[in-house]
This record gives sequence, structure tokens and C-alpha cells, in this order.
Amino acid sequence: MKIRSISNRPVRSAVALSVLLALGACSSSNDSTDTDNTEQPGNTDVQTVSVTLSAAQEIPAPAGVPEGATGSADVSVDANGIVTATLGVSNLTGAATMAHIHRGFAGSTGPVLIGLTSDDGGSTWTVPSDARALTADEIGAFNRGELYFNVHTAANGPGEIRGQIDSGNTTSFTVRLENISSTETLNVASDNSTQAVPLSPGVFLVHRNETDSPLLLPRDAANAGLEAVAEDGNTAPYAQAVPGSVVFNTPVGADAPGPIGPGGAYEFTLQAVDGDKLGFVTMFIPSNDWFYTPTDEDNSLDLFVGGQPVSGEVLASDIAVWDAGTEADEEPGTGPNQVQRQAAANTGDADPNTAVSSLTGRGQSVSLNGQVLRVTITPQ
Ligand SMILES: [Ca+2]
Ligand SMILES: [Ca+2]
Ligand SMILES: [Ca+2]
Repeated sequence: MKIRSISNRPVRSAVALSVLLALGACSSSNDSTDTDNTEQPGNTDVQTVSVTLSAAQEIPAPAGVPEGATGSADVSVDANGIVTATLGVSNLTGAATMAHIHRGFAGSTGPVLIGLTSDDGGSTWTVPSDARALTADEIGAFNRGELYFNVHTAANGPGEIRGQIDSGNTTSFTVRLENISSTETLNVASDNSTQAVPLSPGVFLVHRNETDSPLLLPRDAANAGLEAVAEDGNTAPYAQAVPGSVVFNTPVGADAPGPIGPGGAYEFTLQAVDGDKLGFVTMFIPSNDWFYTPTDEDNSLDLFVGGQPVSGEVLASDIAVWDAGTEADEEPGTGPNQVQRQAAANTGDADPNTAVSSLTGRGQSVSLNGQVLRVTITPQ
């Protein structure tokens, strides 16, 4: 069922919000951790995907590329994650110097998974026999169109032509995170006042993990990405802490990253195949280390039910306020070590309870008059 589309409303950013979120470097006491992905991909058939590479897909835009610069590839991944690929390139600014398969949706960049080699000076590239296999989670990424080829030249070091590996089996979704709080929403008991609950830039992750969103792992002590978002709205450390995580940071109608106050929204698009799920985190800004995330058994929103893409508003009961367990809690909306008032990022006493858990799960609560975050998922 299609639902009504919600029009984009202008972001009314309160003055208080503009002082938030120094998005600079963030030190962290926690190491990133490996994610245990033991699930099997839903699609184990070996499918060969044909890919066309172009300068137009490259990020950042390359310079001085001849009109006819192109590449074409055939790539397949077997059930064990072994990648077979043949890539030919032509009409570049000079010889291709490197070619890789990366993880990242169209329009974003991401880490190298597999390096290709060439025996003919850079015209033809293949996956060497000693290349590593893709993990089960990376096979899922292949199936959902989240991998891409990138070819480098001396003139365009970051990449001259790029080609998204799209099996054609994916569904595109638009996800909207909307701040529906008001200045009446958060009760501040100490001075008997109320205030809004702004939300920070955050990250999302499409994954197939059976038991929990990798964004929240490990659960006994937050990863560095979660700590930075939950304490300071800083999304930068997540890319390394959880590979495949994607930042959303620019409000609808804005031209620069920033938080969203009442009426503001973030929107992002993603591609997914049946069995994929969506995890996300965004900071509950008037706090020390709280964030919103899906709160069902795997902390992720189903993108398909019964093989069909989901569509519509996510139940409010499927999203909740969590505590990252990295900073001791002060009264919401007033604490001197909270991001709106603290002297520097990552400032505050250590949390005596390091568990990454919902407030409910930690025996905590917050006094809110109504909902703060509304999430809408729309297949395209
Ligand atoms: Ca805390
Ligand atoms: Ca901290
Ligand atoms: Ca703090």
C-alpha cells in the first residue's frame, strides 16, 4: 500500500541549535570491534552482473576525462564469496594505475574490499586467485547493489571512472526521519519548564545480521562510532567502527550538515533486497549519551515483509530512546556536560553502567509529552 507523501517543510532551526555539534575529531576510549556476521545471504545463486563504468559516476568528479572514457565489467560472486571479475577500460587520461571493488551505495564512497590486477599495462583487470573471499554480509551488499568498481589513473588519483554493480534485483527506498517534537515536549523537572528535543546527524546501515544491528555492537561497551554520535552528534568515527554504515547529516531544505529541530527532517535513499533490514542511530540532543534507534529484537526495521517492500510510517513503539553507556547522565535539557553546554566534545563523567541498552532496559526513563521522531519508509 502506498501512503501519502509528506511534503518537505522548511527547517525552523532554533538559535540554540546553531551552537551544537562541533563535528570535528572526537577522541574515544573504545576500540572498534569486528562484527560477527554469520548469516547466509538470501540469494545463493551465482549471477553474473554486467557493469558499465563512467566518469559521471565518480566521486569526487574527476578532471580532464576524455569524452569516450569508459569501462565494462562482468562480475559474479559464488556462495562462498569468491569473486570473479573481468574489467576492461579505455580512453582514460592515461594508463589505469589501480582498480578495486569497493563497498558503497551509488552516490557515496566506501572502503576497498578487493583489489584487481592487470597483466597488460592497465587495459584489462581481473581478480587475482589469492584475493580474499567476501564475507556473508559483503555478499549481501553485492546482492543489494552496494558494491562498485573504481579505476584510478595518475591524473585522477581518487578515481577516474566508476561503475555501480547493480544486479537489477534491488528495491530503492526513501527513508524520512522527521522531528515532530515541540517546545512543549521535554519536561525539565528542576525548573518546571519544557523544551524541544532536537536530533543530530546520524548513520544508517542496511544489513542482514540475524541477532542485532552492527551499529549497536558490542552491547557491553559502545563502539567508537556510537559513542561519538550519542554524545556529540559526531558521525565521523562510525565509518571505521562499522563498515557499511552511511552518514546522513544534511537536513531537508538545508545546504549544510546540522541538527534538526521541530519540523526538520533528514531523508536518505538506499537499495535493498528481500531479507535486508535497516538500522539507524540519531542523537537525542538534550542528553549526555542518548540516541534514538529501532528497539525491536534485532534493533532494525524490516524492509520487506513476506517478500514485499514495506511502505509507510514506522510504529512509534518500534523506535525508542537508548543510552550508549558512555557518559553519566545529567538531567535532560540542563546538564553542563551535555552537547549544548559542554566546553568540548567527549566531555563528561564515565557512565557507571556501560551497557548499550534502551532506557527501559537500563531501568531509566525520560519525561516526554508525545513523540519526537517519526520514521517513514517509502519504496520507489
Ligand atoms: Ca548515559
Ligand atoms: Ca565519552
Ligand atoms: Ca558530554
